[in-house]
Amino acid sequence: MDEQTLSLKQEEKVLLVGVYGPDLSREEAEEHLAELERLTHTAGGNPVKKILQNRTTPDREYYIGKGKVDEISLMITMYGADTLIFDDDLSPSQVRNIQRVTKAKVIDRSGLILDIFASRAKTSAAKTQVELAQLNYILPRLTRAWTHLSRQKGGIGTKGPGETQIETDRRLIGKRIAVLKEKLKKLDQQRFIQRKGREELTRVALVGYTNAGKSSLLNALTTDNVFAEDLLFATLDATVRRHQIGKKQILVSDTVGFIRKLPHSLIESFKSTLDEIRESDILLHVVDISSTGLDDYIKVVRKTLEEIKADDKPVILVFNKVDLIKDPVKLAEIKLAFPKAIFISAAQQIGLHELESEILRYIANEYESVTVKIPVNNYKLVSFVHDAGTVKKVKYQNDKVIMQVDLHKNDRIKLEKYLLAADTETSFPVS
Ligand SMILES: Nc1nc2c(ncn2[C@@H]2O[C@H](COP(=O)(O)OP(=O)(O)OP(=O)(O)O)[C@@H](O)[C@H]2O)c(=O)[nH]1
Ligand SMILES: [Mg+2]
Repeated sequence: MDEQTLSLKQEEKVLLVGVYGPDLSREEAEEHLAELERLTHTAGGNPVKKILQNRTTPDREYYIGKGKVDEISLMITMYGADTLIFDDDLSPSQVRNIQRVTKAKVIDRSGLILDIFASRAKTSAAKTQVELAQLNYILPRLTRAWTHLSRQKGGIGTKGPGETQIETDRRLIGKRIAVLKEKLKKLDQQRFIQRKGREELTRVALVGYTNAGKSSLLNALTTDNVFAEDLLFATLDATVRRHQIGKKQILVSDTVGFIRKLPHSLIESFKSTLDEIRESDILLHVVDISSTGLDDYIKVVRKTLEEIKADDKPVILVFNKVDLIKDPVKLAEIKLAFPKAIFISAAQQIGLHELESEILRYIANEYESVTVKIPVNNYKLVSFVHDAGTVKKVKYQNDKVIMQVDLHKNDRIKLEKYLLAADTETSFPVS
């Protein structure tokens, strides 16, 4: 690399690398790389080239094949790039091997997301949680090669503790982790005291993929001014606002968005922020209706809710940004596929009253989260459940389908009758 390339500090030139294969189609991998591109921009990098490789299984030493690594080395020179970002997580030794051959800085998906979190964290709670996640991520990767490269180059992947802690050894990092955990414990206690004052109000939490419009919805509902931006991970803290619907006062909370392959160290250290979701009574799952591959986005959020143990809450599915859907047929198709969802535009203030009425119906306990077990071949019943309720989880067991679903109590009574008439083997609810 020449002098000129090295001086490009702000807009670090980056090559993005992804893999497709038996579990991921090329189109899906392309979409994932497009997301990685946005993440890289968010982190301040300048993605100059996307590289995809078809592989059945990842290479143990290099993740991608050695031949591909050599090819990438040439591209690095060609594009004057100094960084490689992978769409997956790499083992510490894979990072070392690729770095040795390419002489470039190598960042994996978790490293990139952690870096963005580090630059977004503003409050003491968010900063502490991100630092803890970063240290847990760095610890197994702390080798001479890694510290040497990071110290020399700076830029993406080296923010936060990367700069201050990199010279310290594992033992010091261990100590710092203990200090951060203690700090979080204290913050948790403060939160507990704050919460006591608002215990009797119903708590509604906004959840969803990053950039779906959660903060915009909070602003639209409460005429508030929470930071909403066309950025990934614009929000990292939990914001709680009172909101009046008719005579009913509720609390609405907005918090960190989800993303596919959210680093586990982040989920663990963001416990206090995610508690806001776990302790709420109702979830509004906000989905950006204009995104391609809606089902995938919905699945990622449901899986993350499962992971943080918040999947037992009643969920109102809210499709946001309807103003962006110009084709009425497409909108009708989505409405048909999600008959219980609410369609809104936070930006244009469309559908907000309907959403509020639905929230009131949930508060009045008109909906219950139940699990039903139905023979797969009883199409009529299966489609009744899909039409009447919001199905949150589907599992197959022999010739039965087990569905976790939010049902209106009238529909629950109906279903109970149908089930009794249909099949003695059918159980409802399933214990
Ligand atoms: N066209 C349109 N854009 C919207 C709408 N709602 C939100 N947006 C835009 O979508 C982007 C993301 O909105 P946010 O409210 O920041 O999204 P978020 O879910 O809070 O995102 P994170 O905090 O990053 O997880 C912003 O640029 C908003 O202006 C809408 O109804 N229509
Ligand atoms: Mg937000």
